Amino acid sequence: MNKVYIAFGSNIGDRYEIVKKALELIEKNDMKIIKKSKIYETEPYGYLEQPPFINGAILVETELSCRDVLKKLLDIEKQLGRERIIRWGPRTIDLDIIFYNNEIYDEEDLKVPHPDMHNRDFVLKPICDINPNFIHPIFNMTVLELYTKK
Ligand code: A4P
Ligand code: MG
Repeated sequence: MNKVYIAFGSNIGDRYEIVKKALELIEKNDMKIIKKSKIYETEPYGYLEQPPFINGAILVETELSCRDVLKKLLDIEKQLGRERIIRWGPRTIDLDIIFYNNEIYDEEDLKVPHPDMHNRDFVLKPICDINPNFIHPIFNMTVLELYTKK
């Protein structure tokens, strides 16, 4: 079984309801949720002129390949009506693969570990809730170290 850390964020509409639906769809798409972080309300990062987010993360077990996980997540984002208008801008739901086992992917449309995760407290904190000792396969540091070194 593959272990995949997925981060989620939402800042439009009924954010908690949308996250709940996203997690239900993830379970219906052959990913079993093993652990869930707390959910945090966070100030926007990057593009600042937008409403606050809620953010969190889950750990899932799945037989799916990393690319198939990406496909399913993009499909779920679409189903929940995400429109991509502004880079780093508002979204009903954003689902990012943070880690896939300890594997590294560096393709045009698939970068894992997520290339900016170590700069984002709204990703690091939830992953610390789930597994603070997980080792980032490129930096060789735990997520707790990445979170506290900043
Ligand atoms: N893609 C490549 N690697 C991955 C991966 N590991 N996981 C590709 C998921 N997708 C990956 O994604 C565009 C493409 O990235 C996908 O089609 C996939 O092939 P996107 O989410 O639509 O990207 P985007 O929103 O246009 O821009 P970007 O830079 O990816 O946005 P981010 O990084 O997702 O950041 N502030 C707070 N407080 N909380 C947030 O959650 N989120 C963002 C968005 C900005 N500020 C935020 C938050
Ligand atoms: Mg994304």
